[in-house]
This record gives sequence, C-alpha cells and structure tokens, in this order.
Amino acid sequence: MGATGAVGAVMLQILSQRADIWGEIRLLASPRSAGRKLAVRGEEVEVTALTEDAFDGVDIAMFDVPDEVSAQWAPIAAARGVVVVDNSGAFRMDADVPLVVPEVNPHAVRIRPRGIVANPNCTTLSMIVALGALHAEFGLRELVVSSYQAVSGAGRAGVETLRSQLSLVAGTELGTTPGDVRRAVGEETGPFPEPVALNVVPWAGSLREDGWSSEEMKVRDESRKILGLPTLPVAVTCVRVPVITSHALTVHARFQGEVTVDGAREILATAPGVVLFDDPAAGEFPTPADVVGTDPTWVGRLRRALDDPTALELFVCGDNLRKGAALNTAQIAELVAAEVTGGAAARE
Ligand code: 11C
Repeated sequence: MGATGAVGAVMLQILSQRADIWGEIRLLASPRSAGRKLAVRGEEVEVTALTEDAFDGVDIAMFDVPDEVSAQWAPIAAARGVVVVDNSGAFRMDADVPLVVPEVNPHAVRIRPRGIVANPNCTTLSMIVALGALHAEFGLRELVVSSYQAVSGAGRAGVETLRSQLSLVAGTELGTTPGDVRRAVGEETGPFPEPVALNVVPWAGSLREDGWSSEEMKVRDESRKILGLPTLPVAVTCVRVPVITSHALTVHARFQGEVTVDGAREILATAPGVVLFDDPAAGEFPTPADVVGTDPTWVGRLRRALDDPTALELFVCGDNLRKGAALNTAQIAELVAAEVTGGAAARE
C-alpha cells in the first residue's frame, strides 16, 4: 500500500532484490494512482485502488502511507486477518503494537494483539541498529543526538523542492548576504519552513510542547520503546540538510560503566547490519553521498568522550528510504512470514 510513493518505489526494488519468498504481490495506492503499471520481480504489475476487498486473501500488507491513511486502513486490513506492517507514525507508540527493528528486538514481532506491527521513523532507524548493538554489550544510560536529515525524508515533494531550489542557486554567488538565498528561491519552500539549498534548517516535523519538534519526540520515544528502556534520557535536535537521500546523525552515548574504543570497535565490526568505516587518518568515514543506495548502518568517527570515560561519540549514516523505511518494513514482513515457513524466509 503506497506503491507509487518515494518509499514505495524503493520497496519495489527491495522486493525484487531480496529472496523471493512471496506469492502474489498486489500493488495498492490511492485512486489517483490506480491503473499505473510498476515493475516488481521483473514483472509489470498494475496498481489498484485501495478498497476493503483489495485485502481479500492477503497474508501480509506493507503500508507506506500518511498517518491518517494508516490510522483508517490498517485496522480494516487487520480485521480481515491481514498482518499489517505499518511505516507511518499512527501506531508506533501504541502499547498493543510492537515497534520492531529485526537486528535489535526481533522477538517483539510475535506479540501483536492488534494484528499490526509498526516500523520506526527513518531517523530513529538510521542510528538504532548500531546503538542496539552497543547497548546489548555496555548498557545504555543516556543519548544526545543531532540529525542531518535528507530531503527525501519528506517524500517526493522534499526531493523536488531541493532540486528546484538548487537549479535556482547553482552557479551564482548566492549565500553571501542575509536573505539572498531566500529571495532567489521564493516564498514557496515546499515541505520545509526555510530554503534548504545552500542552507541547513533546524526543523523536521511539526511543533510539539515546549519548542520540541514531532521528529525529535519520535526519535526519543521510539528509541526508548525499541531498546526497552522507557526512562532513557534522550535529547535530540533534528536538522534538515541539502542531501537527497541518507540521514546522518552525531551521537553522544553514555553507558553504565567505562567503555573503550577498542571494545566498541569490536562490537560494531561484527554487529549484523552495521559497517564500521572509521579511519580518519586515511580519510575514511561514512558520508551520505557514499552510503545512499546501501542497506547497512554505517558508523565512523568513533571516539571516547574526552570528559567522560563511560561515553562514546560517533557518526552514523544510513539510507533513509532503505533501512530507514522500506528495507526494515520488508525485514519485519519476512520475520512474520518466517512464522509460517518455519524460519526459512528470515534465514534467506
Ligand atoms: C523525515 N523522518 O525525514 C522523517 C520522515 O514518522 O515516518 C518520516 C516520518 C515518519 O522527514
């Protein structure tokens, strides 16, 4: 569901690339997109409009749609016996809906009283696999995080906005006097409150209490739920940067006791879903431009905090449309499928 969106397009690639454990795949979207043909597993499949009947005979539905669409339709699908894996924010904090990252809390997928499993926000997902591995060894006590979020997190409109703004500022000398970029790109700034070309914007999502953004609250609440640490202190500042795809985050993580960089390197070097790429002397650290299109969470700039032997500083980077959205959704669906195939799907 949501096959024609930015995440939907990546989902079709992922379903075509991963082990094909699926029978029929139906592509659903809003009536506006019905009739389009999209390629999945090398076949053209016609997109059909979302209706209740579209879920007849379906085992698992993957939803990549706005919150209000999921809020309405996920329960309808679940009532027809479908297990829904939902990538919206509608159910993530529902106590009866597990929030699952297969590398961190795969067991949680089995307890789903509402027939819905939630997929975390792409910003949470871009760091949580690495942090989950460190937490399992060292015991997390506090997180301080800043994000550097790609515009595709805001969907196709975000990408179109950055591309169009870049075309207006490319080759100019803009960015040298107050407001010159704003005047060049005009008042229409798409899904962002400020121009994002030649800029960074310390905002993602909508306003919540006391000046926090919804995105910052999601990273805090979701990290706590996934890690099973309901009172973990988490401070987050979310920032949008002029990158098309791949979110990056700086993380200050404090643990229960003293940590060493060597110990952390050993954990991250062997953690499933993590690549440690960290040799600053050789100019090696992950950047969105190199990480885009890949599956792992990339970690670099690993250091022990100068003033706290229990804390680590790191830079993490991951494709927000793949692990941050479609890939994690597909991995969850594979875990559910493995319940009936006896594990073969998940192992593949
Ligand atoms: C962004 N992380 O980059 C957001 C998009 O709750 O799934 C995903 C919002 C969500 O703008």
